[in-house]
Amino acid sequence: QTAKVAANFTPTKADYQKVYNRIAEIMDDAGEYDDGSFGPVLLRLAWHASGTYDKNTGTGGSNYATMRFEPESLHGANAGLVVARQEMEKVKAEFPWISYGDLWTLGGVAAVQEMAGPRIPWRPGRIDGFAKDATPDGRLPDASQGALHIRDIFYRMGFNDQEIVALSGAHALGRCHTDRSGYEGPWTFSPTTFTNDYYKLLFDEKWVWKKWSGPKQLEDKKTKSLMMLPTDYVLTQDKSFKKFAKAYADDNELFFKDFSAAFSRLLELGVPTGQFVASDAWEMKTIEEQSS
Ligand code: CCH
Repeated sequence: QTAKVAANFTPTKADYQKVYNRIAEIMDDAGEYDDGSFGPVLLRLAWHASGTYDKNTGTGGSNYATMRFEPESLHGANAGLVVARQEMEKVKAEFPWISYGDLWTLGGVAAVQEMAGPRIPWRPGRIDGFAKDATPDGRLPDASQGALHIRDIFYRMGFNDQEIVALSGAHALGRCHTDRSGYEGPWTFSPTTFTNDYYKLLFDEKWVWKKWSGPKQLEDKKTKSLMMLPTDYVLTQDKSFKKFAKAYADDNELFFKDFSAAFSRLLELGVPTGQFVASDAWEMKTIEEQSS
């Protein structure tokens, strides 16, 4: 873990683009894993590394990448993220100069952009912290709860209702795993393509409680192949959340714009401004853009 980094090496934007490109490659090299991509789980790692932020104490967030340490790595909410952290170790071995916080958040950026989502402005500057910087359990949302809990958790990070709903649209991607969260199944029919389908499906499908021995979750009545968590369904039940969810269901461009802004901000939570290398966040290029 103690790779040697040349003391006089100052990485440029081009160096970070190389890291991005390598992440994009590894993401696709997933074989039979899930839907053939590590993208969704890398995105979840970036989110859980950042979403521990508490604006009142200034603790948590992406700065120190404390999920490397126990007990944070073992917190229930982080079950399964070891897969993502291991993939990222491959990148770290090739680019030992990057901090874990920068690496993991750049992973979230690459995941969204390579899965056809919006550009996510990003900049480096996070530093590796220590086990003592880790946050207590319970800072990430509990899927079995309601609107009050979601607001408690996201307001603590400094987000408002609109941003909560925009960020939740990430559930267009990936799936739940019984051996991780206990829940099962994907939210959309295209779990490796970033779309506003999550909102559309929330309103267009009839959602009923799944009859099974697992935790309370909803399934679409028609195909029984999709799922919603209680916290997802709340976005259609709470008046304020519903207004934004409806707007994103009707307008993909608006969703992309608002997701980009909120996610970019999420990835910077807990990082002192002075630590950032650039005053304005960068837009990293997609693989497709670089090949044309
Ligand atoms: Fe999430 N999420 N999330 N989520 N999440 C799960 C999976 C993903 C909640 C609960 C769960 C966000 C908000 C919330 C992703 C991104 C985001 C799972 C299944 C649960 C449970 C885990 C498993 O079993 O593997 C709750 C509750 C909230 C808010 O209230 C936000 C915000 C984001 C990102 C911006 C992604 C991506 C996944 C899929 C992971 C995978 O492995 O496929």
